[in-house]
Amino acid sequence: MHTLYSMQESGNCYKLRLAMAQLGVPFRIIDMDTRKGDTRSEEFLNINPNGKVPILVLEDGRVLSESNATLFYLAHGSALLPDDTFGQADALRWMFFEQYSHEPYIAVARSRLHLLARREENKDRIGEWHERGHAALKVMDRHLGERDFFTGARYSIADIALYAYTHVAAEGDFDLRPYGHINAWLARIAAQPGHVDIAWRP
Ligand SMILES: N[C@@H](CCC(=O)N[C@@H](CS)C(=O)NCC(=O)O)C(=O)O
Repeated sequence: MHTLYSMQESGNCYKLRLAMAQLGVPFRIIDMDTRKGDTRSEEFLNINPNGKVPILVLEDGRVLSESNATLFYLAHGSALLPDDTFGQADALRWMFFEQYSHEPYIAVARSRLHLLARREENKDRIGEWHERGHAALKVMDRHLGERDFFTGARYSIADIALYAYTHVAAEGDFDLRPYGHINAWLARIAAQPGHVDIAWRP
C-alpha cells in the first residue's frame, strides 16, 4: 500500500487524497504539521530534502514529491489523464499554471490569513496576493466559459490540481461571486463520482 505524508488542511495534499479516492487506490496517511516543524525534521528531510508535503512513498519504496507530478503518476492509464499526447500536455500546462500563477497567491493568502492567522504581519502583501490571484481566476473563468473542464469535455487531473485551492479561496478573502463559470465548474467537480471533500481521509 502507498503511504502519503500529508497535512489535512493542505490543498496540495488534498489533490492526492482526492485522486486516490476516485481511482480506488488504497493508501495510508502519516499526518504532518508544518506548523510544528514536522517537515524540517532530519527524518523527514531524508525522505524529501525540500522539506514539503505531500510525499507519496510507493509500495515498492520509491518516493514522489511535488503534488502535480504525483497526480500525473497516479493518473497514468486512467480516465483522469487524457489519452493522447496533446491532451496530456494540455493537462500539464494547466498544472504548471496552477503552480506558477495561482497557488503562490491563492493558497498563500489562505495559509497566512486563515490557517496561520497572521494578517497583521502580512498586511503589505495582501494586495499583491489578491491582484495576482484574481488575474489567475479571470484566466480560469474565461477558459471555462467555453468548456466544462480544463482539458475539454472530460474531468482530469488538471481540474483536481486547480480545484484544490480554488474551492477554498474564500478563506484567503477571495470573493468568487463574480466568476460564474468557475462556480459552475466547482459544482461539476463536487458532483464527480467518488468525490471526497478536503476533510476526508481513508
Ligand atoms: N510545489 C509543492 C508545494 C508543496 C508545499 O508548499 N507544501 C507545503 C504545505 S501545502 C509545505 O509542506 N510547507 C512546509 C514548509 O515549507 O516547511 C507541491 O505542489 O507539492
